[in-house]
Amino acid sequence: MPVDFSGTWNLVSNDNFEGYMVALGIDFATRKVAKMLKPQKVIKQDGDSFYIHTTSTFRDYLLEFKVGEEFDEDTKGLDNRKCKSLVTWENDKLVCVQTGEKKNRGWTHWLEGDDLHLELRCENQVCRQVFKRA
Ligand code: ECB
Repeated sequence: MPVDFSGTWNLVSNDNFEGYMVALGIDFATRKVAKMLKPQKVIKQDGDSFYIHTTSTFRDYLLEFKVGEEFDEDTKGLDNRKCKSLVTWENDKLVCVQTGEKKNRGWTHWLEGDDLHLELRCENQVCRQVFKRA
């Protein structure tokens, strides 16, 4: 059975989100609000087609992509940058490389037990998020 990330997921832990936001150049006031949030992710997966909607009381972010097809990403409402993004499978992990102004930018999703993990990378910072099914 191939891995299926579909579902509604609630954030339960968020390690070094501050460092990740600093690396992205997010201002102090926005960071103070953002780090209090408990975002929810709604993921719809149809084979290699993904819809990932991250929602919160402050900002929302929608990403739709097909694994293996590079796309233009505009991180509107986050750090408001444009990058070329490519998501690939590395075994059962979903790995995104976001090529643009920021070095070493990307993220990885995987399932571990009943949990959804997300590692967010930018420059020398790594944020680790864990989600549980709603
Ligand atoms: C959308 C909820 C978070 C809103 C935070 C608001 C301001 C902070 C600005 C920038 C911080 C950078 C990223 C926020 C962290 C998570 C949002 C989605 C990260 C992401 O790209 O997730 C991927 C993988 O699930 C799908 O887009």
